[in-house]
Amino acid sequence: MAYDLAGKRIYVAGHKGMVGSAIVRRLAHEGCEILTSERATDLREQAAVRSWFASNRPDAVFLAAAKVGGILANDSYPADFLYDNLMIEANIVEAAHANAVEKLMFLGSSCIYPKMAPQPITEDALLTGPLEPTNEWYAIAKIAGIKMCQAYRRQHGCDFISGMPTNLYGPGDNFDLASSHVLPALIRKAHEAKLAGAPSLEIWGTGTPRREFLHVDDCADACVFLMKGYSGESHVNIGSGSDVTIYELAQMVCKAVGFSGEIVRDETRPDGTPRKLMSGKKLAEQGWKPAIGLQEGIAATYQWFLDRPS
Ligand code: GFB
Repeated sequence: MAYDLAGKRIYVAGHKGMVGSAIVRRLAHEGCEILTSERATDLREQAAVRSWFASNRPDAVFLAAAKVGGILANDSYPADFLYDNLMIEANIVEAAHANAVEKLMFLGSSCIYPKMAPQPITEDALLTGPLEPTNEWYAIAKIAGIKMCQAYRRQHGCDFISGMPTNLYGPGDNFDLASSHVLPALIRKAHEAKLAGAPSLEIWGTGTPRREFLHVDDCADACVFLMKGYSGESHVNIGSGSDVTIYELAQMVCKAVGFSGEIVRDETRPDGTPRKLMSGKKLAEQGWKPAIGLQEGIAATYQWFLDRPS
């Protein structure tokens, strides 16, 4: 049954992040009231979350608040990635139940799947094998989030669902080289190499890992689509349906930025998962498809990087 967002009070947890802010932009077309919580409400603190829900009484929740980062940040701060994400999820899901929230959508990540999962990865590959070590802490927290939604659905009848986006990029991304994902890192590196007239740009690892990239505005559209039309216990993959090698990605970024130097590999850096292309069949069968191609999305993100507030 369709869940109409018009006239509803919708809480976007994590509205300052790349995904949360894209969901806020997308919700502007739904005729709903958008609720947000400010930084002063520490979502890792149960009392703060309980108090926010009791005062604001949302009808529905997008759980897009999370501690996120690229391969280096995940590998360097395992405790933060595990603790922060577990606490945020547990506090929000429990408070949503306690305050009779009608619908909640939890956002995970494609790193929940086993490192060697058959490709393209279908939803039922969850918990069928060992995780990728560089991000297993984050993955465990995100798997717990899926299970929270399933458990509250089973025990309390809550209409809580989960979406698993692939590697996302777009406006609002993090361009800090120590903590960012690969795509914004390469945009920054190519831009700075162009300005410096450098002969080359460095990529981490062998350049052979394959990744699937989705523009965050497509992801936000899929989230709203699922919130309105999906009520199952299984999580749903949200992807673009195709992947590229990191070397190919670097070439695409260099083209968008206008940097024509050499691409060199730093093989002392980790590759991470060799491939994580998800199957988008479950979402496609419901009638959703992405709209923004990768080369076009990179060009738009580079423009956002140039125009971004400092
Ligand atoms: O995007 P990324 O940091 O994370 O790295 P993951 C993807 C691939 O790009 C890896 C390579 O093989 C990196 O070694 N890479 C090349 C670079 N150059 C760079 C660079 O300059 N910066 C970065 N960051 N990578 C993350 C997980 O995994 O994906 C999270 O750690 C989450 O848990 C997220 O799931 C979506 O795709 O490997």
